[in-house]
Amino acid sequence: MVKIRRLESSIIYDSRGRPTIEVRIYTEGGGVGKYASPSGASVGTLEASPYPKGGVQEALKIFKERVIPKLTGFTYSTQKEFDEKLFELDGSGNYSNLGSVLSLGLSFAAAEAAASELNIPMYYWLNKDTILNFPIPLGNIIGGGKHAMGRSIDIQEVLAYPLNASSYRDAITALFTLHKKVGEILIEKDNFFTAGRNDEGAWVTSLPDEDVFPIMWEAIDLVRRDTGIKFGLGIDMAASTMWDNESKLYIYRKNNVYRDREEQIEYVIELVKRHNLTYIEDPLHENDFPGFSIITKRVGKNVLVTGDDLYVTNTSRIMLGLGEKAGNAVIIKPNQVGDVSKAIEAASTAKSGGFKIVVSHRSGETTYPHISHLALAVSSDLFKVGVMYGERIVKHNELILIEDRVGKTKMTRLR
Ligand code: 2PG
Ligand code: MG
Repeated sequence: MVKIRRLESSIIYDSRGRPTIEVRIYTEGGGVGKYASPSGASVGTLEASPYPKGGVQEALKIFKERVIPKLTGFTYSTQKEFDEKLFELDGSGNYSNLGSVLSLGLSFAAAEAAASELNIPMYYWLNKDTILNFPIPLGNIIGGGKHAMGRSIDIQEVLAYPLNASSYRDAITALFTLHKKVGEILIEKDNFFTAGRNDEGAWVTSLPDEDVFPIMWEAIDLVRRDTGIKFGLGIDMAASTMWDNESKLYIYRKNNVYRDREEQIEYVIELVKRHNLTYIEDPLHENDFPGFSIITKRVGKNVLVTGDDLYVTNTSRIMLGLGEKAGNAVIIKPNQVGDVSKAIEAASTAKSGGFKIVVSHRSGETTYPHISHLALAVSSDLFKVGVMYGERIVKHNELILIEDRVGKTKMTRLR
């Protein structure tokens, strides 16, 4: 049983310089926890809204006037107990009164505070049956779309993941090497390459979308020759950001191409076949469950078809998707749903229905490693947190430190 002694909050900033709120929780037994929520650029319309009406200042006011009096002295013995209290305190049914920045800040801070008082790892506090299966890092290598202000490819992310690394350290170092190699090849092949990187540290290129895949495979082959590590290749199309609801077309702004739904489905399947992709995230917009089912039926045997904006880490939507076989994998972003227990519930629902799970960062991140513990607690198959730079590397380093501490690694195998 953990008892809250004191709560504090401050406005700090995420990796894009946007305000967020750091929440700090201190317990009677000497536990301390703190967290600040990240924010997305390609945001699903059904995500929990980050702030109450009135924005960040209003959230601070609510914290002072409602949260501190209600939670000071509150005792909890599980994360679920804390999150249920939080949900009740919010009272809206979707965290629109507190806003997800505040609610997730409180939820993760409470998790860390409890773990620190009890002197146990946070993953163990979140799930005492954690089996310490390390996830496969899924790294954004070449980036475009909204994360590159429309100045790179139209596809938001070109992603790679190591398939046969025997430790998390080997897996992530192989991704570092791949990221560097791709940069070197871009220097040769893209005359306008400035070595610029986008919001998540992925390379920005002036080449057309389809030219990047042969470059990725060239780099993958070189890294495999040096390290023995093989990679899968994939994309996050973030198709909701391309979808124009009026014309009912997907707009590829840089390439100046318009595709209707059927053309989009064919194009994605063509990309998979032409470039040997084994991971496609959000190939269609956030409400096209039947379209996801079609794509899954056609390529889902060998390809992870992942819903992000489609599922928004929402258990009811995941249950709907499981029934319709709309994809075979789901992104888990705790700030889409507002507390850690809801993210865990979404992940276990997806997993028990046979979907793979991908715990994920946001493009505007903060320098906290809490989602690394969530990834372990839910035995995430993949872990999507970018490849490097401060706010991403802290999440990889957390897993490496845990791996070193436990001594022996069991890496997830996808098939
Ligand atoms: C995504 C994420 C993370 P954002 O679409 O998967 O890469 O981007 O946080 O901008 O939604
Ligand atoms: Mg996505």
